[in-house]
Amino acid sequence: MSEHKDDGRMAETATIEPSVNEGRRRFLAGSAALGAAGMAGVAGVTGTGTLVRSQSAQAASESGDASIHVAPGQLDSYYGFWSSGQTGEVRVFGVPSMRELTRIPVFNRCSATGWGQTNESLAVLGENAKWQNGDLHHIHMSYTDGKYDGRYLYMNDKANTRVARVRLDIMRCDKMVHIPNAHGIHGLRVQKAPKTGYVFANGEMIVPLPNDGRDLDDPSQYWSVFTGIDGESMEIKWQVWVDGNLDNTNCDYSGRFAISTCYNAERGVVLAEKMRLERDWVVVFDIPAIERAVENGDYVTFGDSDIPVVDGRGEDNPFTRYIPVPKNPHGINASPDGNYLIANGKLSPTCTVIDARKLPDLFDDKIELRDVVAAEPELGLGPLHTTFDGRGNAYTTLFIDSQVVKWNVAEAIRHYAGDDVSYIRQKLDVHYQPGHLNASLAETAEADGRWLVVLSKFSKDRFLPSGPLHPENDQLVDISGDEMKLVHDGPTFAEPHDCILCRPDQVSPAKIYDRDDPYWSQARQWAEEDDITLETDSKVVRHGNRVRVYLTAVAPQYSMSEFRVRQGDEVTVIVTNLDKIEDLSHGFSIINYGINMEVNPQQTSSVTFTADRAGVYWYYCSWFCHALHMEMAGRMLVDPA
Ligand code: RUQ
Ligand code: CUA
Ligand code: CA
Repeated sequence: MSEHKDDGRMAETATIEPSVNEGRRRFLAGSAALGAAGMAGVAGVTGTGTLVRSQSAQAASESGDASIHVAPGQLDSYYGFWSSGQTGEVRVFGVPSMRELTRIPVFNRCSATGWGQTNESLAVLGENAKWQNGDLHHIHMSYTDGKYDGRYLYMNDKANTRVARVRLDIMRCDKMVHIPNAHGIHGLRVQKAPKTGYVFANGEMIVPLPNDGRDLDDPSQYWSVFTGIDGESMEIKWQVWVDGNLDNTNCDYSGRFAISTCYNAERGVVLAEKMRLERDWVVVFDIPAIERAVENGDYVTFGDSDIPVVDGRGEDNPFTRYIPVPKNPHGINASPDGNYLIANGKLSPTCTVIDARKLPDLFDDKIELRDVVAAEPELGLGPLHTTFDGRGNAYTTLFIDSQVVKWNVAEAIRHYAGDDVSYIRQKLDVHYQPGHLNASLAETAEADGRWLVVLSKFSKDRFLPSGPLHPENDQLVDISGDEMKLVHDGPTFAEPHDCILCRPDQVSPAKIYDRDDPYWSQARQWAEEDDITLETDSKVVRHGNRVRVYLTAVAPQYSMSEFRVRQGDEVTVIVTNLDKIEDLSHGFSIINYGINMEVNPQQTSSVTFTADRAGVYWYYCSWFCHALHMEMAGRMLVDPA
């Protein structure tokens, strides 16, 4: 039996004939029958591994599906914005080709662009520059009326408790805030309507408030907070002090409510404690009630922080309602029709469907907590996240089963009400252990049910071996028809956690920089002080032992082929790229000084360092710009002190 033939057969079994509840078993049976590949049974939550190499794009196109093949020179029909977990950056993909288009450094330090080293990035980072790592889990776009408006992306850092914003015109981070009182920001969502006002951020871990050394050994005094940030100014507006902890968050389409899952109602500090109770909860926040309290001065502050914190603990407050759900829920997703908020069970094989339209009555105490539950469909093992196709179907990842289950929301509700209907449509094997999944535009009122991206945490044997650290596997599924079809495997480096997909017409990236861009306002100010025009002047300006070096770049030359400073000077090099041609980026790197930055068309970039060693140091252009790119260099001459 040729391996090639086997592959085709496996792909067919996995993707073309997945049957309800049986998809995986057939997959395993096929694998066992083939013998050669064998099976790797892995105990515990990593589930069962099968040694099957399946490249199913071919199978899909043979079956006549819409092609995922985007020919050379052709453009993709969707943008994908990917998080990257512990890498700390944003990645931009084209879908359906799954080609990586670019990366946007945010919480990481970037060698290519100089992010974390240039003065412009340091101005954005501020105090945050002291951290070189980040853990970017969740990424969401700004909205107007429940639809993506292409202005900004917002994202969280679990590792150092931050929230950042990326400008989508230049695809660079322009704001970053560290969140006081919280300890690790996990869930993050953006207010959907009427227009992005708040960015909501969950504090995940529980700590003493303030966390200044008090109550170290008294976990009964550990807490977490929910934070509202103004998406325009990126100012932290308020926080809500909550019971339990906060995992993922979301908000409704009316703009009034936000909602978070809590897996640690126990407020335990070790694993066994966090799983003790049969039920945890989702906590709903009434945003206008919180705003009123802040306005009326009905809040506390902690430690050095002056952020108003309203007390949303307990059952008797106007700000929160704690709805009991099966233990340790995880993702929380809003259906594109605006009607439902779905909490994913994780340790329970169910999802809890909450009717968002009943939340006003809940806050008016007209109904009981569990009265807002519209359904609790049983889906499979380890439900983590859910997405939607805009046709009434939901798609949930089953981490332990390594499957995506497609189910019908209306029928799950009828079933919960007692009707004998089956709401499960299909179970599709994915490879392996999926976390987030996202369908095209599914986080908006325009969900179009075209593509589904499944971010699988394990790839096992699906790619050539890459050492003990395997790639993850971002899989693409065609959901345009009645059946889900797996059409692409995409290996990725650590660790795409979440993604969103939007249409290209929803984003308008700049082709070159605008000379008026506020990004280099600091350099503009220096130029003003020094009576320099950035676009025309090249000069070394000395202020005592501080030296500013103004350079321009036009391929393949810098305006000065040398500049001279003294050992011990603090040197700032300011480079303006005068090329107006799209795609003509330069760089500026100084050998043995650890310096490199991007200077894109019409951009000004600057970097400051101490010339601590005398000698000749070549600077050169690090982005290939011209046939004479290698020659685009000059000398920094450092006179001995
Ligand atoms: S979480 S794999 Cu950090 Cu979004 Cu669920
Ligand atoms: Cu300029 Cu290479
Ligand atoms: Ca729990």
